Amino acid sequence: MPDPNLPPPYETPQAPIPPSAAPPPPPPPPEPPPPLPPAPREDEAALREALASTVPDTPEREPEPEPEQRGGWFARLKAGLSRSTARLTETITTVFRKRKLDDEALEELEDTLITADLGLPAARRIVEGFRKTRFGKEVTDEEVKATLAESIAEILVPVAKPLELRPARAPHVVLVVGVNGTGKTTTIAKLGQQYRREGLKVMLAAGDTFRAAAVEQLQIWGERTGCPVVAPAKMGADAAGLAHDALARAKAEGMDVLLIDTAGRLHNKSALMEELRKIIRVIRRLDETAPHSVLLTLDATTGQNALSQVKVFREMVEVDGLAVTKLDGSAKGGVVVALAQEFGLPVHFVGVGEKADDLRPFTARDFARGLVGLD
Ligand SMILES: Nc1nc2c(ncn2[C@@H]2O[C@H](COP(=O)(O)OP(=O)(O)O)[C@@H](O)[C@H]2O)c(=O)[nH]1
Ligand SMILES: [Mg+2]
Repeated sequence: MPDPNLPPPYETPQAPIPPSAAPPPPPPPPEPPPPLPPAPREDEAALREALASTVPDTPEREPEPEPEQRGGWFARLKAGLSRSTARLTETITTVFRKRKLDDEALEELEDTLITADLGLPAARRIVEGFRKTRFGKEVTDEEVKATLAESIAEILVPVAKPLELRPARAPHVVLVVGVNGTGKTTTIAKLGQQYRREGLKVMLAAGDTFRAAAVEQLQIWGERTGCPVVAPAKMGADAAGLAHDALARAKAEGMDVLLIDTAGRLHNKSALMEELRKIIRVIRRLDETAPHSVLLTLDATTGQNALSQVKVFREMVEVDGLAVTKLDGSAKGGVVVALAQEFGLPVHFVGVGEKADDLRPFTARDFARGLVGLD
C-alpha cells in the first residue's frame, strides 16, 4: 500500500526560462531570475489539487469528531452559506429597516431574491406570500427575514428527502453523474467514508476511466476509508465493463453499497449519454433493479447554470436526486431554492467543504434559516 503522505507520483515539468527573463550581464551580485510558474499538465494539476485538498488525514491518525448534534453541523452550514446570506440579506437589511410593504417594496424584494439566485418562479411565489399576508403593513428587516426563511423552507420541504438504501447484502448501486469538477469523486469518497462509519460494506468503482487523477483520487480515498476500489486496468477502458465487473464483485463480496463514479465530459454530450446509458444497460444484466439511485452532483458556485445541467442530464438518464456541493465557497446558494421550485427533485445531500464530514443530508428548515442568516 503506497504511503498516502508521499507526494503524488508525478513530476512537474519545469517550463524553460525564456531568454528575456535571464538576468542582465553581471552587475555583481547578479539577481536570480524570478521563478517562473510551473506549467503542469492538466491531469497533474488536477491530481495535485485533489490530493492536497480533498483527502483528509487518515482516520487512524486523526479521528474525525463524533457525529454532532444539530448545533455543530448547523453552525458549519450557516458559516458555509455566509456569502450567499450576504447576497440575500444585504438589501433586505437596508431597504426594510422599517418600511411599509407596498408594491415598490415587494418589487425590490423580488429583485433581491432573483439576484440571490432563487430564480424567478421561486421569487414570485415568495413575494406573493408576502403580498397576501403582509401587504400594506409596516415591517422590519427582522420580520422580513423570518417570513422569508419560512417561505423558503416551504419550498424546500418537499425535496428534502434522504437517500434511502435498500436492505443489506444486496448492493444498493448509486450511479453518480455530473459535469466534471462538480464534485462527483469527492462526494463518492465522502459517502463511502460515512457509510463505512455506519458499519456498511462499501465498494467504489472508478468509472471516470479517462482521467488518471480521478482514478487515483478515488483509490487513495478507498485505502483510507477501507472501501475496496474497482479501477480500470488501463486509462480509457470501457466504463460500462468496469461498472459490470464492480457490481459482480460487490455482489460476490456481500457489499451493502456500490458507488459508481462516472465521466462528466459534457462537451461531447452524445458520447457521454451513450456511455451512461451503456453503464446502466450492462449493470442491469446483473441486477435488473440497478442503479437504485442516480445521483447528480451540482456545483453551487455555478448558480443558474446548475439548472441547465439538471435539464441536460435528465435528457440523458433518469436522475433520482441531487447532491449540491461547494455551498461553502458560493455566494449562489440560493440556487438550491430555484432547483427545488423548478424540478422538485429530491436534494439528498449538501456539501460545504472538502472533508468527509462536510457532506450531510439536506434538511429544509436548517438550510432555509442558514441561508437567511437566522439561528
Ligand atoms: N469547497 C468545496 N470544495 C468541494 C466540495 N466538493 C468538492 N469540492 C472540490 O471540487 C473539486 C472537484 O471535485 P471532484 O470530486 O474532483 O469533481 P468531479 O470532477 O465531478 O469528480 C475538488 O477540488 C474538490 O475538493 C465542497 O462541498 N466544497
Ligand atoms: Mg471525478
